[in-house]
Amino acid sequence: MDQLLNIYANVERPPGTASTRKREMQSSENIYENVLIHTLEPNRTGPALSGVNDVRKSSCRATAVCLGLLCLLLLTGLIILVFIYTKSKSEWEMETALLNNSYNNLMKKRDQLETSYNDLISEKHRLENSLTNQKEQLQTRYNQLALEKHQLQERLDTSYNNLTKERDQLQTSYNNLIKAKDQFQTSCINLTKETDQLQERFETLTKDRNDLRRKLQDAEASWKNMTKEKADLERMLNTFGWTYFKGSFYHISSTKKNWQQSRDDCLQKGADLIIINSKEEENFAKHFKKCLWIGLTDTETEGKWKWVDGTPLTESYWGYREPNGGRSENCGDIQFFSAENSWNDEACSYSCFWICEKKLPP
Ligand SMILES: [Ca+2]
Ligand SMILES: [Ca+2]
Ligand SMILES: [Ca+2]
Repeated sequence: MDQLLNIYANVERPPGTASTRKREMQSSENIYENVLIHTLEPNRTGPALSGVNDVRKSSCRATAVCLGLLCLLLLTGLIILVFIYTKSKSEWEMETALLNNSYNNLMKKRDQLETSYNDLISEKHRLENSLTNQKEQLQTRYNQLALEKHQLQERLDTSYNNLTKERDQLQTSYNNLIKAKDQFQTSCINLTKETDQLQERFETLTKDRNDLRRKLQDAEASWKNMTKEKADLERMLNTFGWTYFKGSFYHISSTKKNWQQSRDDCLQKGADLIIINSKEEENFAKHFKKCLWIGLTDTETEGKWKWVDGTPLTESYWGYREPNGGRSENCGDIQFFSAENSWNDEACSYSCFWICEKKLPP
């Protein structure tokens, strides 16, 4: 029995068959225990009992049969166990091979992981260096930005102060503009009043202008009548020996007398000897081509020639080397009527034609 147990102990059962094996061993032990009991009981009861022996023989045969069956069963179980063992062994070897492969794969993966780990360490150092550099750059940039911020803050403060001043100035200007606007409105109101007044004055002036236009038209009509009358008068004066030129009437004598007699004749006619005021009048006087007394004398003071109305001589037309008579020639006449300048000083007692001038009032 111990050998049989040893045999069972040496057989490797697959996992999960231990309980079955234990139950089988217990059954075997019970069988063997019954056999021993039946074997030992005749010794205990005695040979006298033949019926009992037959029963015992039958029991033994039954026991033997049972044992044979049991052996057969054990053999069958053994075969099954060997089969199971063989199968389990092959499975175990396959599993072992799979485990080896897994192990090798794991080792390769571990090597790969180590390589990756080393790469990661290197990458970590590189990133740390990069981060350090970036940190330094960022710190530098931060310092620059802080400095720029400070400068900008100062500029902002300055700008703010300037803007505040400009705002105050603008506010002052705005207030001044408001005052100016009020003044302007007041001026506008005053101007409106003045405009109304001016409008009234304009209307008044327009009325006056229309009146003046009517008066002007009347005056123009009168002027035309007077011009006509003047022309008639000039014709009539010409009939009596008077000539009109540039605002004066002139009379040429037909006889010769001394200077004073000549002047007296002019005074009797309501005129006087001619006073030559311009080159035009000089040319008019000499175009008669006669020796003519003119209203010029220095009788009062030698050398100080005056016209008969008392005005001093300012614009003169003396002939070549005239006046030259000194105290013997104190009266002026037109002598060189063919020359550019025709005047001469002559003795006042000399007989000469004369020319009277009657100036019309302006
Ligand atoms: Ca004159
Ligand atoms: Ca003189
Ligand atoms: Ca002279």
